Amino acid sequence: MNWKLKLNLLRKEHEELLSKKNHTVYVNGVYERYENPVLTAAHAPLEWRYDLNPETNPFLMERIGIHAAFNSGAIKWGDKYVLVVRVEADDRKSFFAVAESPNGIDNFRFWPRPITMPEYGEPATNVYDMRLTRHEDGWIYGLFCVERKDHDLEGDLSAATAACGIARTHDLVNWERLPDLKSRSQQRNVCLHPEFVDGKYALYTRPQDGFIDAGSGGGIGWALVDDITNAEVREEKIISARKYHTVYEVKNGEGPAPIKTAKGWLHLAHGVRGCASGLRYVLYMYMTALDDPSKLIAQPSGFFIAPEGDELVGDVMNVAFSSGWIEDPDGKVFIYYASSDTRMHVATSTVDRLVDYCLHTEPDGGRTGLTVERINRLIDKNNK
Ligand code: M1P
Repeated sequence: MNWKLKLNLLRKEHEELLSKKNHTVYVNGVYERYENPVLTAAHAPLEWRYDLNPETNPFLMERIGIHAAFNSGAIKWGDKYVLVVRVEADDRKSFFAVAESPNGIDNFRFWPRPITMPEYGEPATNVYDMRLTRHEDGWIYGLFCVERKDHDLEGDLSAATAACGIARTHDLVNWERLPDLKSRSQQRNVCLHPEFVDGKYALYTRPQDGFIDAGSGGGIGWALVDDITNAEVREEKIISARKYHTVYEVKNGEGPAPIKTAKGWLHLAHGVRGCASGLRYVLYMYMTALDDPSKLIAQPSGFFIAPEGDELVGDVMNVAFSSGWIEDPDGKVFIYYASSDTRMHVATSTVDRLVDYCLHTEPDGGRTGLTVERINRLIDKNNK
């Protein structure tokens, strides 16, 4: 096939993927799941991957491989649904790129260029998992993980450190990079609360002993910070704790910035447990008090979303992870989650349904006997 025909075919197949319609396939009353992922590596523009000059690329080879698009921050942008996506190239390096959709469930298209994120201090080896917060101070903040080589362990090629990078923007294109969060422990999965609390910036943190291990880090933390341009965690209290024999036994981490409702703040988080096949990542929800976002008022038992079917397979198996959701003015909620560190999906619900789920699902009883009791109570009620 001649070069021009090959390119036309490539463009046609790419456009077919981008314009593919999405449909609801699964409904459990709490949320709807959709047939297709909303974003994959194959959505990356051809211009990012191919040299489109027949002279310098006579075989029309892909010159830069992109292999994953996942763990996205999310924000409503005018009437568009926008994701700030963790895109990962074949060289294992991830970067951020913006993609938008007219309806939130399909037709996501990347903006022409990835984000050029300014560096702070030692240039990052890797950046990922941005949580976006439209803060009442007028800025849009992006908090993300910054990975660097651990220079104290030069002999260990895998030794790395995780810190929270902080940047802010008004247009999602030009970012002002602020100093990384100072903290006694390493930090990943940090998210900024959208409002001032006692006149301070408030952070959901995830203290951890090492790059991978949460270790003695007790769960999702909460810290108040005087100055976001020089942010430092001084005191940290745990608000959603890890617990034995739960879906967040090994680790957990805040997802997107919480949604404010009349009955409290709605939170989406991920929980991790160990099993024979490795770590299993699922999503769970909890709520905190309106007048004190650090006070837990409800935490349903078990998982909210777990990877299913094709979602179980990917670069890192058995992972559901979320760092972005969008609330529409009519109360509809678009929950963006990634499966197996590979692609993005959407689930839809409403604020009312999510609040009902949180307030009327019993918390983890801690032992099998209470689970059976709970089922029997429900059967009795249904038999009345
Ligand atoms: O591979 C699963 C996830 O692992 C990390 O999450 P956590 O810090 O909670 O273990 C992150 O690297 C995340 O990006 C990834 O999806």
